[in-house]
Amino acid sequence: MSIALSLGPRVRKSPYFESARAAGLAAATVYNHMYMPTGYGDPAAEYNRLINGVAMWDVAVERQVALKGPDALALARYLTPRNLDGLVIGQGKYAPLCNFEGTVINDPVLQQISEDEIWLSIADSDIKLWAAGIAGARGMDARVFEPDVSPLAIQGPKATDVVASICGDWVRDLGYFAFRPFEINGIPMIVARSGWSKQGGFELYLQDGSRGDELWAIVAEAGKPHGIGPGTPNYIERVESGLISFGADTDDASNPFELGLGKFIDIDQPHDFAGKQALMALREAGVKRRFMGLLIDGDPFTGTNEARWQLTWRDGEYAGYAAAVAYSPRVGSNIAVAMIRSKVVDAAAPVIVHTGAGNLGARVVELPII
Ligand code: THG
Repeated sequence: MSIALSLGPRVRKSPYFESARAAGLAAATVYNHMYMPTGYGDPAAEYNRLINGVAMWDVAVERQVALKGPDALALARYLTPRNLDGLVIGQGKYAPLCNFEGTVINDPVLQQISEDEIWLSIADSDIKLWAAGIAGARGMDARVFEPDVSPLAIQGPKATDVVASICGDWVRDLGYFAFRPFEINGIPMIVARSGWSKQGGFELYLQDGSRGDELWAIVAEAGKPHGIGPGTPNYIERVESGLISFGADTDDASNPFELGLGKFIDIDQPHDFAGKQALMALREAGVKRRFMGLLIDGDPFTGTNEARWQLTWRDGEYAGYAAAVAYSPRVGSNIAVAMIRSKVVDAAAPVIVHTGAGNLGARVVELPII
């Protein structure tokens, strides 16, 4: 079931908002205090474009938190358990952030933009406040602010051809999370190979919010020969690929080890960072639950869900929660990402999904499902 979204001045609009509306925007949510498109009314077409063609997504909600000044790197190091040794201008890193309890509070992509400026491209939580608080309390010489930057994602197997036709063939050689500044018709941007799907693609980080509709039009025109169409961060594909949606999959106690983010952090590095002591204790204790996939029985789910559906196992004992469920055309089954108690995972036991419209059996599988 859906309800109407009230538009008002308290929630911000993306520089692409009017273009998205003109392209048939049908649904939106709120993310980082901004409207975020979630659908254009034809989920099957949007999924097919992403898997087989190319789609353009207004992801201006991926706001940048800039750390600027002589202590920008020191502040970034304190904010993330990721080891930032070897960070260079032009190569981004996925850098989860934790609080002092070792709980994940965001999972940004981190980019060093210049000698004294680092951006955190954040998921949905108020990291500007957190980072400014830490910088102030630690007496660091770094200003924390949100620059005028609004990513437009181009995703899918044909995304490279579209972006190459706009920017040039050099984009074909760009490595994952690598980026370069670029200008078209005087519109400033940073072009990165990135995006919240595993279908490949780029993000154009527009650096002038007054020119969103112009950039949208350029991409739509360049994409025409490749069948480009509008889309949004894709619910089905992200479940298939096991990409974390901060806030949807996480709760007030989710730690990086449970989420499978252990490979992106280094708690033995010499630098101190928020949550270091807590993460050492959590590693010692071992994970009590794990971020996993589910294959769920029953007729194909339709539409979106308001899940966090509870999971039980033998004798009705609590087993965890499903965070996002979808019918996957490629798997040919209902699937989910879920946080599941380790003892259930270790037992390789089936679980029961409490959907609200009845119970369904499910099998626990590793992520990614595809
Ligand atoms: N684009 C931009 N900013 C963002 C997101 C984005 N900020 C918030 C959120 N999305 C960041 N979260 C992720 C999570 C996973 C990935 C990208 C962004 C991702 N992960 C790969 C994986 O898990 O396999 C690879 C990670 C790696 O090897 O470093 O792609 O979408 N601008």
